[in-house]
Amino acid sequence: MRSIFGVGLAAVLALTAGCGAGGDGRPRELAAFALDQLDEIVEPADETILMDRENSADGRGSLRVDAKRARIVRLFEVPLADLPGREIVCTMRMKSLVMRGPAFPELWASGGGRDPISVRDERGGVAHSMDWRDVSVSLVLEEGWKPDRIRVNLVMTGAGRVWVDDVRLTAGKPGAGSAPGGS
Ligand SMILES: [Ca+2]
Repeated sequence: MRSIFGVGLAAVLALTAGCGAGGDGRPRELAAFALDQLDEIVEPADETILMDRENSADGRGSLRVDAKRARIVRLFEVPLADLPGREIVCTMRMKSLVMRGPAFPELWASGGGRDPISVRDERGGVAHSMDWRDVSVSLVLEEGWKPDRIRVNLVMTGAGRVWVDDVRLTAGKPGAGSAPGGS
């Protein structure tokens, strides 16, 4: 049971330890969000965006979002530097209640002198009423491009309720094993 501070410290230590590896392409964790506090997310909280202490994947609370219609919620923005590879993978735990249409994460990479790009996996999220499940989406950067930040959004394509917990961002070589199903 690590606190968010423990996770952050572990990420920093892993980053420091990885400096001598010289870009061997092994996936490296860029950020981890336990979603035990609302101030972890970018979007301002209101009556539709709140902490749910009764429903979570990690037992310490999760983010609950209610939608009356399709909406996009800004979750995280993470600065990028010295990536070990061109593939960025976002994993999270998601749960849904009477979602009319799927809900899924969306990644945006931006900066570095090029137009931003985004990726989403519309069939990889949750829909209707689903219990906690692992969800992931990955983005492969063009050769030579060094975007300076990555954003994670939650896309809800209709009315319903979604919970999000335990979000992680990793970077590595494409197909190096950072993405589920990669070989
Ligand atoms: Ca949590």
